[in-house]
Amino acid sequence: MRVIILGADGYLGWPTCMYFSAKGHEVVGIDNYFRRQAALELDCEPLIPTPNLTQRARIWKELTGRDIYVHIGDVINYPFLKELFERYRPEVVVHYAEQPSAPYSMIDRDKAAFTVQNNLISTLNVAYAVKEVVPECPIIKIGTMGEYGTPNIDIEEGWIEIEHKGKKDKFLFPRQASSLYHTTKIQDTDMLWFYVRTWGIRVTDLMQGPVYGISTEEADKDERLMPNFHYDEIFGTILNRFVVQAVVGHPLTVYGKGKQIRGYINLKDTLACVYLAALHPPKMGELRIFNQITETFSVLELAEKVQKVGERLGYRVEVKHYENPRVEKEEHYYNPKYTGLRELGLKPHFLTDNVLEKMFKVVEKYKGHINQFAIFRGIKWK
Ligand code: USQ
Repeated sequence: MRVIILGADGYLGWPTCMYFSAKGHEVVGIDNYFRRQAALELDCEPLIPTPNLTQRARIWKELTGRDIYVHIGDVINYPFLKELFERYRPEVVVHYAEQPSAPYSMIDRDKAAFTVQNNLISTLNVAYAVKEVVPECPIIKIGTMGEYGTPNIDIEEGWIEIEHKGKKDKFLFPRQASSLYHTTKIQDTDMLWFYVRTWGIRVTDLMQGPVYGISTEEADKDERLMPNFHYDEIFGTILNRFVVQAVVGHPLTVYGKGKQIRGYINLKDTLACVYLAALHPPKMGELRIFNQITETFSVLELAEKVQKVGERLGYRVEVKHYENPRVEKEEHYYNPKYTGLRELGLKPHFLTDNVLEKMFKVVEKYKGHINQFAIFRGIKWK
C-alpha cells in the first residue's frame, strides 16, 4: 500500500516509516521539524543525536535499497498538504503531526495557542485532503487514553451505550482531559466523528497510553536510525525518563503520591498496532476506536521496577516524591478495556525486567549526553 505518514520525524513517526517500508509498502514521510526546533529552543534535545529526516531516509535507502520519500513542510499549510495528496494519492494516511506534549501545552498562552492551532488545523486539513482527493483513504489518527481521564467507571473502547428514560443510544465515551494538549485530542476526535457522519470518510482513532522504549527491529540495524528518545520533562514519557534518571543518578521523579495509573505500551507494539489498523481499515462512514495499551501500572510501580533492575545493574536508584506540578487525581479507579487490537492480531511485548535491562544498556551508551537540567523544571498546570 501507499502510505503517507504525517509527523514522520517524531518518536513514533520515523520508526513507523521504517516499519511500513521494511514490509514493502511505499512510504511518504512529511514533517515540519517542530519538535526538533522546540527541543532546541527549550534546551531539551533527545538523548541520541538523530540525523534529519532526509538524511535518515538516505541511510535507510543505503541499508535496505528502499525509498522513503521525504517532504519537509507544515500540515497546517493546506495547499502543501493537498498537493502531496494529489501527487501520491495515498491508500492510507497516518496522522501523527501534532504537538504531542502535555507539559508543552501548559507552559504559557502562546504555546497553548500553538497547540490548539497546530493540532486542530492539522486534523481539519487531513480530513479535507482525504475528502477532496482520496475519499476512500482511511485515516489513522493517534488519540490518547488521556482523552478519557480517570473516571470512576470502567473505560470502554471509544463508545458507550447509554439508556436514558427508557431509550438507548450509542455515544462517544465521556471524556475529560487533564491538560490542554489532551483537550485538543478530544476536539480532534469530535471533529473527525463529525466528518465521518457528514462526509462518510473512514477513520481509526487509536487511544494510546504513554509509549516507552528505544529499540525496534529496523532501528537496531544502525544507530543513526534510532528514534529520538526524549527523557526531559517536556517531551519525555515517564518510563523513558525514569531509566535515564536511574543511569545518571537523579532521583526518580514521582509526581505526588505516585498512585496515578495509566495504560502503557512498548514502541514496538505501537508500530504493530498502527500497521494492523492499516491492514484492516474500517468501513466507509465508520469511526473506529481502539484503546492502544497493553498493560496498566501506577507511577510507583514503574519506579519500583526501574529501581529493581537499576540496582541489579549496579546503580543506586532513589525514588523521590515531588510536589505534583500537574493537576490530576493521584489516587483513582482505573479499569480500561483494551481487547480490540489483540483481536486484530497484536502480540504484545510486555514490560519485563529484560526489556528494562535492554533500555538501560542503550541509555548507558549515551550517558555522556544526558542534560540534567532538562530532567525536572516543574512546569506547573496552575
Ligand atoms: N509522571 C510522573 N513523573 C514524571 C513524569 C510523569 O509521576 O517524571 C506521571 C504524570 O503525572 C502522569 C503519568 O506519569 O500521571 C504519565 O505521564 P507522561 O509524562 O508519561 O505522559 P503524558 O504527559 O500523559 O503524555 C504522554 C505523551 C502523550 C500521550 C499520553 C498518553 O506525551 O503524547 O498522549 O502520554 S496518556 O498519558 O494516556 O494520556
